[in-house]
Amino acid sequence: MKCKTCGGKAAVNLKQHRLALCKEHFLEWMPEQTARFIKKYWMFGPDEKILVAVSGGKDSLSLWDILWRLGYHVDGLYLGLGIDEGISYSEESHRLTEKFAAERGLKLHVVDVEKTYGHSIPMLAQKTLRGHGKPCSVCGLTKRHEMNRIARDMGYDVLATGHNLDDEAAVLFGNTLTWSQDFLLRQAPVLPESDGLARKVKPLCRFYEKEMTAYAILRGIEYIYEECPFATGSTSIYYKELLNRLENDRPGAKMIFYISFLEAKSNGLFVEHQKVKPVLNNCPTCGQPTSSTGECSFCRMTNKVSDQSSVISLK
Ligand code: Q46
Ligand code: ZN
Ligand code: ZN
Repeated sequence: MKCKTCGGKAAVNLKQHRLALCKEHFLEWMPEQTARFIKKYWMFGPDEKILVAVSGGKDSLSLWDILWRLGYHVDGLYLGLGIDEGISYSEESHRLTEKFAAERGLKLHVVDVEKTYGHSIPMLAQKTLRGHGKPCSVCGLTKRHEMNRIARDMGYDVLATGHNLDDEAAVLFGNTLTWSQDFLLRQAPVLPESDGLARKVKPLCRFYEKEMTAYAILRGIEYIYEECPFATGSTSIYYKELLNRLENDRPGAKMIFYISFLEAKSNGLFVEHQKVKPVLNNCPTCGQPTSSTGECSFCRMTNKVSDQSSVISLK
């Protein structure tokens, strides 16, 4: 198979685009396409300050690499979750992220959840969920809170995450199964800035996971191969497997599912619903927006945990 651009030996065959490219032209094509999506969805302009949330995985590191190559002012944020069950997941992902930033001379902010709040994610989950269920809800809440806090406090214009098409299609599939209007409404390549919430963008939302893997490998990015140990058996992985089966039988199905949703939304789907905006208040403790009239859910969680820690067990 030959590269469509130069006729040389193809390294990647992008079936859904009917496009084969050599290594050099694939590594050019990915940033070009990213730049196209940034423009198409009005994600950010050339002078804006971007904070990219990096986990040490292929998607977020590749996103950082691409935005840097496109000439944006882009710094990284790594959240140390303290997930070191069985494998040293957090330790290794932190090491690879630091290495990536040092090799390119990029600025990386590191927030260690345990050092900042006294408890790692597994510990917070243990105390709040009391052994019921995975720590993912606690983890998601903490990540959203911390990403917004750093973006806001450090004066970034926009927060970028490395969600790819497979991630977005799986979320869309889950929300469609239950017709969760609020979630469907909020699923978009760009969430505009609002009352204390940073603008959030997903520049990789139209790239298949396979394309992201190919980019990271061909670009020589060293990333963590292991998934978080708590991801095993998750609903999102199950949805991804179902969608992969569909994609196998009907190449391009995942892309059509996601793009048609975005088009339907921009053509007015949920338009009545959009008129009703939730009322947000400021959390009296951290100042971040919350739909509650008191503290936000993150502060309620950390308070609950520190209250428990100050109680002496008499067992
Ligand atoms: S939420 Fe759950 Fe992930 Fe947090 S605990 Fe691991 S799997 S890292 S995207
Ligand atoms: Zn070529
Ligand atoms: Zn708060």
